[in-house]
Amino acid sequence: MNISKVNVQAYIDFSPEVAHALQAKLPIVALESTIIATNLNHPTNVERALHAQALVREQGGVPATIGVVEGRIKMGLSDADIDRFGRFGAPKMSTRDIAATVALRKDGATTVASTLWLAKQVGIQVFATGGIGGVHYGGERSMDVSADLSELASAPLCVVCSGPKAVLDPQRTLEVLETLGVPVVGYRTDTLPGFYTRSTGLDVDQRIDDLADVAAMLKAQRALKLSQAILVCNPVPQAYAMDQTLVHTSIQEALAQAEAKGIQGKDLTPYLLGVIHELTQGQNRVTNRELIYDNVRVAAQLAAHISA
Ligand code: PSU
Ligand code: MN
Repeated sequence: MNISKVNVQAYIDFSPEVAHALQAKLPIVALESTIIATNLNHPTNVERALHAQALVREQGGVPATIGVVEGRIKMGLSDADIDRFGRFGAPKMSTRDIAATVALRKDGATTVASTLWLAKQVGIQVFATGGIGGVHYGGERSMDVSADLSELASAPLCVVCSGPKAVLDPQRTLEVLETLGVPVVGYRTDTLPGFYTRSTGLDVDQRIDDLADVAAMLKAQRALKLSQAILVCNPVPQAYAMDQTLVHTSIQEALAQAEAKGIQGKDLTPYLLGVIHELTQGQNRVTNRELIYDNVRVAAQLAAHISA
């Protein structure tokens, strides 16, 4: 694509690598920055972000880790930007926070929702993350439904993930995805992955074993002007999957603690993940790391099929 035609360009700084990749139509994989700026300690968060980028390059792709630094949208955070986010943190910036972050010259770490919106603006077609946001337990009363879902409804990209984050209600999340018209693909699986575990036991719409078929699906989606993302669900590698019972009990405990403390809104997801970290003695972070790495690899392979 011709990036000089992007009307949001005045707000965006492209890294040289990403600018070149867009012009030369190389396979690009977008990455979010909330996972760098919240929850993990420095330098682990930075090491993981840099390793995820290295995995994309290993597969012949170009990583674009997205974030906002002092009001400038970075299509490809530099290593120094990534270190800044990892060291000092940055506010979690969903789609509704983008304009304020830019106008007030603040830093913003992109969620799935804002990464999707920004990636769509510049024509990136593949995005890799760990788990998506969705409907929280009790969401039918609290209305706590992540903006990730509405953004998935309006960004025709492939999103490679390991299902909704484990702290969410997978059944209701699937229902909302269905309402929004977002196709849910199981990559080499018949069921929706449970993030820390390989399966929620809930059926996906479509099982696809070959990434060339996912690429064909995206081509059809775009040609037919369907606006939704294709959610490509890749279960955590078997060796790193967590024990179902341990996951279940720690989530119950985390939910009870959040309720007792009245945690809600954008703080809820990071809070729940923090409690689960304590209760599983950090096992969840090893699993989280490995599933992200695997999603990044799959996303880079998929991007290669799409740009072929
Ligand atoms: N990982 C974390 N903390 C987070 C998230 C991921 O350690 O907050 C993010 C992801 O970026 C995801 C977002 O898009 O949580 C969803 O948050 P919410 O439920 O507030 O929409
Ligand atoms: Mn929420």
